[in-house]
Amino acid sequence: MRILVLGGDGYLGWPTALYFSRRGHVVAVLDNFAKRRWEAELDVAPLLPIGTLQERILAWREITGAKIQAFAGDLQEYDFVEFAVEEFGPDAIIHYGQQPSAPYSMRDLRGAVTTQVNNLVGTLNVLWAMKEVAPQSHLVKLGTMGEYGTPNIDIEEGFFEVEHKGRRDLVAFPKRPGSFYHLSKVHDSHNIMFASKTWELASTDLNQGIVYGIDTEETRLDERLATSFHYDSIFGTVLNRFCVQAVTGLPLTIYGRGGQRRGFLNIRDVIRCVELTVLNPARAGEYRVFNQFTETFSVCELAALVSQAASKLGLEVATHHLENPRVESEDHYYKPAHTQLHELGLQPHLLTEETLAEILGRIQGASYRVRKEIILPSESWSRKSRAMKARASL
Ligand code: USQ
Repeated sequence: MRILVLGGDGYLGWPTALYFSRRGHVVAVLDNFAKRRWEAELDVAPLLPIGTLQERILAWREITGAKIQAFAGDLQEYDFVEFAVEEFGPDAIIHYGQQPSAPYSMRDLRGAVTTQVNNLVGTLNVLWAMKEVAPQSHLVKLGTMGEYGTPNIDIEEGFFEVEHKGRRDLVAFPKRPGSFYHLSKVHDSHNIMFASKTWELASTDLNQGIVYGIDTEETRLDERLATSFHYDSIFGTVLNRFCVQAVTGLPLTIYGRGGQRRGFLNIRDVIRCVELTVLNPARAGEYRVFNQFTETFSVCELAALVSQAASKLGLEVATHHLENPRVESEDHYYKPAHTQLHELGLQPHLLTEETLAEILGRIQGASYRVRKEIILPSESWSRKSRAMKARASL
């Protein structure tokens, strides 16, 4: 198949491109390197050294003989998007090309506007280009489990049946997102659902949980193929951060009481889920939603698992409950469905002690690169944060 990976320079996009390329698909990546600019702006960097996209593509060719085509440009520029889609002619467009961080979207007005304009306009341009030049291709869009928030009822996969005043209908599951980033994914979902129906496009929205892990089979082939694993308070996600904290002797940063429960999945399963989705495409005019995670944990449970795995490696780990910089429930009901990808054949890599030991070991090898000063969160999401900052500066 011909696979176009949007955001192909990123944490998930790059290993996805390698995976499909290794299996004989014709792969192109598209990226505008915005993530690298945001990293520079915030003075944060991935744990492992990451070459330019061209260097990585050349390394891949040298190691495997396989070619990956690159399109450098911005999804916000319609002419560029239409050109790339028409030129490449994808069977599937895997869309990771977005600002991925909730804290980035909440740090200031610019972060919120950048996130929503970048994410919404980009997806809208992709949908429009599909309508114009690739109506037969299948959009595989990375959404988030955070679209649903933490309602006090079971979460379904995208839709549920409602009876209202004696009539029944299948409706989109209610959304209660917790940040301007998560909201951008909700708005995208509505746009994709509408465009799929109106223009008879095929689309799958993958409502993904929190990803952890540092390697895939392909990135392990050579250090030049590493992916951009983050541990800072803006782009790093909770389990990856805890692993870096454990290795570097820093206390694990539990925000608030730590009863926040989320869906998680291994980076290897992200790619397998995307593959299953691509190989089992939606029909023309169909908008599907799969909940993409393999198991749930609370933040405190994760901290306990990491502490246990780290202690087996001789690392002493402390935990700290920080004042929660976010506005979120710290103790709540959480029961999301996630059967569709399993029905398609997903066999999950669950979070075992061996998995954690492997991640911790890999981080140990690069621990000299960890910058401890970028780990603690420095901004609060609450309205009181201005007052707090002003008081702190007195
Ligand atoms: N948390 C801590 N300590 C930390 C970091 C986070 O307790 O050091 C807590 C947060 O308060 C939150 C939970 O861990 O309750 C998850 O935070 P996170 O930073 O790991 O994940 P989140 O901001 O929700 O976003 C991440 C990805 C995003 C993806 C989402 C899936 O950045 O791209 O969409 O996970 S989900 O959370 O299911 O919406």
